[in-house]
Amino acid sequence: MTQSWRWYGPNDPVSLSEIRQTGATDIVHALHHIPNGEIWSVEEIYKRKKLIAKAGLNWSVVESVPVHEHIKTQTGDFQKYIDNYKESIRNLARCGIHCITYNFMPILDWTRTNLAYQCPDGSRALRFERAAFIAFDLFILKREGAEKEYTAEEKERARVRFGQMDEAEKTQLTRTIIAGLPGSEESFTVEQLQEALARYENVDADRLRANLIYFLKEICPVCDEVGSQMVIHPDDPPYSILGLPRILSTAEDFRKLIEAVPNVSNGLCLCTGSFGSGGNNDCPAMMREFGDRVGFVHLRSTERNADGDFYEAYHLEGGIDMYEMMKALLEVEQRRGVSIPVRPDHGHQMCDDLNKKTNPGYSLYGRMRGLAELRGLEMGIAKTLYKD
Ligand code: CS2
Ligand code: MN
Repeated sequence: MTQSWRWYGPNDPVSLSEIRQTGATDIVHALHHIPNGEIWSVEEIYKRKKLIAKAGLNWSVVESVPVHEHIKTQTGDFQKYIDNYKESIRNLARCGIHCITYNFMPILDWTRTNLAYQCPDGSRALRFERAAFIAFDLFILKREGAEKEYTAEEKERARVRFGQMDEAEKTQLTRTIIAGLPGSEESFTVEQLQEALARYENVDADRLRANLIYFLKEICPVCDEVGSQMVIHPDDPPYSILGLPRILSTAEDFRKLIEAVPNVSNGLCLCTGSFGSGGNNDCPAMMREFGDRVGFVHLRSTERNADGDFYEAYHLEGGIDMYEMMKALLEVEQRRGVSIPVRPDHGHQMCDDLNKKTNPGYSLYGRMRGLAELRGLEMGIAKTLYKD
């Protein structure tokens, strides 16, 4: 695997020189200062590329070039945004960057209810608690029709949970869900979220999938021409939330996508944390099935309970069989004769991270522990599998 690390730019509390000492060689990065929908110019890309190279690192993966909401709903200026997207792909290729991550989640990117869940060892992890999320939906957002989407038992649990919250906890929960986690392209107030949800009234899963296929049919030929690949990041968590359609939650979802758009550039960012948190995906099997199209991997594990709550576990713990996952990855790399960029996707806030302001999930020590464990696992498997 090519050991990579997500860096948010000059304002990231984790510096490039620290990243270099984690052992990562490659940087996963985006030009967050460019407004969603605008073209990434060669000048801007190149400036960043040079800054990263000066630290002895290589910017090889983009995460993400954001997909404008109008492209997802096919409204307004969506065609212009698609044309801009094509130009950004071309410009990135001109600067030697050929792997582009994106997601097609409506409105909200990844979603959690607690960013500082206390673990028994004193570290902190990100958590999704279903009862708290449903309480937000029913009693804070007060989304129309929401009560029809939950069972009586779930609603009762949410009611009790909401009753236990004081004002500070309600504000915190709201902020955690809608203020935008690192990498998210938008943030909202409750009113703005209500308006955004209204724009999806006529967009069901079939419509959203058709819009994604339209987008891919437009951009994949450009990628093929310049030797680039689009890798879609799965939905997190991998099911519909707030009544919004989500269409990249299972292996079957990705099969549908490659059937409709067979271009080699139509690729997958296999995020074991996102796929794994639904409890119904076999990530090593997905690695084996889609190996030819996996251009980027996020390794992370979640510990899930029967209620559907989960927290982000250490990389070698939780529900993902990381040994099997790594073995599948190495087999694919061996077969294809390539090294796939992999990043430790999130880590605990631990050790000195606890004394600092860190981007939730994107701590230094937590991710460094993750990367160190993963690289040890890789070496152990590689030396056993390929002794000569
Ligand atoms: C998240 C997202 O799970 C994750 O990797 O950190 O920010 C994710 O990177 C984006 O959804 C990808 O477009
Ligand atoms: Mn991920």
